[in-house]
Amino acid sequence: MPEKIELTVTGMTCEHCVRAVTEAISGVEGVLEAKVDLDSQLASVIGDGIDLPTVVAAITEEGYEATQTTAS
Ligand SMILES: [Cu+2]
Repeated sequence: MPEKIELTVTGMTCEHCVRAVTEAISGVEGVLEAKVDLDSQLASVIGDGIDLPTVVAAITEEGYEATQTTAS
């Protein structure tokens, strides 16, 4: 069953940041879809067996802060 994780990502200022974060999340194993919204600073991640700390680390490596807001 695919699961959905939502994260708050802070530090993004433009579409370039959004793309960097989206690509970072997309590169994590198990991620099927990543949607990042600049205005709300929310990242929605859909995937199978996603390791949350790996997602957070991928975002942090790009220079942004990520915290989980919801999980299902
Ligand atoms: Cu930017």
